[in-house]
Amino acid sequence: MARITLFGNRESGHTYKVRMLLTMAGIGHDYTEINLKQPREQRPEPFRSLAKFGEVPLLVMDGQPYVQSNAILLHLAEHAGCFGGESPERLARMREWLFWEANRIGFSLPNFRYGRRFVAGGLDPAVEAFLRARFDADIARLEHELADGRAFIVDDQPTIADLALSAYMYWSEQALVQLPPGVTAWLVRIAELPGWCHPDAMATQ
Ligand SMILES: N[C@@H](CCC(=O)N[C@@H](CS)C(=O)NCC(=O)O)C(=O)O
Repeated sequence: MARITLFGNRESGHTYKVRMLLTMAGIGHDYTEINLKQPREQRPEPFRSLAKFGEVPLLVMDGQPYVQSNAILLHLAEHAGCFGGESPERLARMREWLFWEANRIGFSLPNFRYGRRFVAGGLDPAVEAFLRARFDADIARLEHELADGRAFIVDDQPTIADLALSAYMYWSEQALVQLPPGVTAWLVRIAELPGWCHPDAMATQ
């Protein structure tokens, strides 16, 4: 069995999506909380040396570091052969959504939430308007995609694409955004899967 440690932060949806996969797929691991208020050069080892871009999440598997949340998800799904990692066809469909997520909803929503939750005085209005327009377009795209009645984003079974796309949406009230009905119903289906846990309920150790 592989020895796995995840380094993350409880306010990070990028960490949360990886934690969800580890938990829901029953992949044994240790978790280490990284204090992101600490300057990067003061963060503890081995995180400082192994996190190539200085960010959470960092996954260390049998001594090998893996960074970038969606790359970590792909690595784990292929390793465990689950959540879309079962076949090249599902992997291909999932990969498309993961790349879309990183550039679209995984950019607009986390930054929108960050501005509203963590930036004193809020974001510059022009930045806020830019992110708002992007978020509105991204959420409309997802709502349209789910309108054909399939249960999850690739097909009727959950994949890591669902975990990646949905992660920050469980904090939508912190971003002060409304989610449309199709997306809301899909979030409920994900939350009903065995092992799922809300990001605020995740332990820090
Ligand atoms: N593209 C990266 C984004 C990761 C990211 O933005 N991490 C943030 C927390 S959500 C972070 O570590 N920020 C602290 C810092 O940059 O020092 C991924 O998907 O893993």
